[in-house]
Amino acid sequence: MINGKKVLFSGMQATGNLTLGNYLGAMKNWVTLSDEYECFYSVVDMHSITIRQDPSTLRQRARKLLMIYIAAGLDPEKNCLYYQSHVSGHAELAWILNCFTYMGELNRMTQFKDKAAKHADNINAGLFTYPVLMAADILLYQADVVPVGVDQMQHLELTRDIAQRFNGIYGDVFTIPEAYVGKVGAKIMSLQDPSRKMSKSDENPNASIYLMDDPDTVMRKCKRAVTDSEGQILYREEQPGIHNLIDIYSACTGKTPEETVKEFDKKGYGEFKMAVGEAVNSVLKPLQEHYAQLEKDKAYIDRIIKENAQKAEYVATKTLRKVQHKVGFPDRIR
Ligand code: ATP
Ligand code: LTN
Repeated sequence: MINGKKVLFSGMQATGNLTLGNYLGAMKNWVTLSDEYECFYSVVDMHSITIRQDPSTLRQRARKLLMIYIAAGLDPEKNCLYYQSHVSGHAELAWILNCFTYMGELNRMTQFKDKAAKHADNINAGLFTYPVLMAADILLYQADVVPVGVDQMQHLELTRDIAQRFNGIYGDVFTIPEAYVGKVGAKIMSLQDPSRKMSKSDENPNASIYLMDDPDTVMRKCKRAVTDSEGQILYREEQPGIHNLIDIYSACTGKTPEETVKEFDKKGYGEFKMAVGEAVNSVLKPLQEHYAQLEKDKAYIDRIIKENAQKAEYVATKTLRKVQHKVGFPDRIR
């Protein structure tokens, strides 16, 4: 508990351009939950270097991502928006937790297997222990809830296992976090291959809608989305392309998939795709406008970065000192 509220932690990597999947699967829920919880939203730049990055591009993207957090509706005076690399406790706790995580557990992580296959020339130890750093992020802030898309559930289960193991040995040190996965939009699929998730690292730009896409581009991508020859708008697994478009439309309009199916009963795919494009554009427009304003105010963003890092550091250090004492590190002499 902080200020009488339960704690929420989540983060996103500053790799690539953010997609509609990132927004609908994670960020939209962040905004909804932000009043109820004491929130920490991190730009997890330390996770990003598990894949080779160009330094100046990473720096630019990290700043952009922080501005997108604000543009999406997170008030930086109320929510702690900060860079992971500005709080050294993440790395320090990750090291300790590495010593409480088994190789066998990490070997089972599907994201590791996917990323290792994709980057076969650079299967580094950081990529392997990535979930431990993620556990450290969450546990440092004693988070009660972690809103993520379904693809992150396995990492969250591991975080809970590590925390329970640690508590089992040393007493109640960590809060055991719960995942929060939204009802619609938890897994938005690629527009070109609805069997794969929409991903910011997809090489095909038509597969993903980016948060900064202009309205015409959004419309074009929706019109080109891969569907089927059934000709009926039904919410069922046999029609993965249409299923995905129903999810997108529903998440953007706040309707349930059933309401969407009813609304487009007997209508054609062309008309439906146009409506999806319009719904997406109505979500992206205010975000893009707010972002354009923020870009003009460098001093404001700099102040947010500085103040929020201090706030995060304060909370993180409290947990870290407790953990260091528990495992037997000598206390600091003041
Ligand atoms: P990459 O493709 O580089 O692995 P990513 O697009 O999966 O990146 P992350 O930074 O790993 O993005 O994810 C940020 C958040 O967005 C996570 O909570 C994740 O669950 C969510 N998310 C990512 N892609 C989707 C998607 N297609 N549908 C729903 N949620 C998603
Ligand atoms: N692994 C996550 C990003 C991430 C995260 C976190 C999410 C890093 N640390 C802590 C929630 C809580 C991803 O790839 N989407």
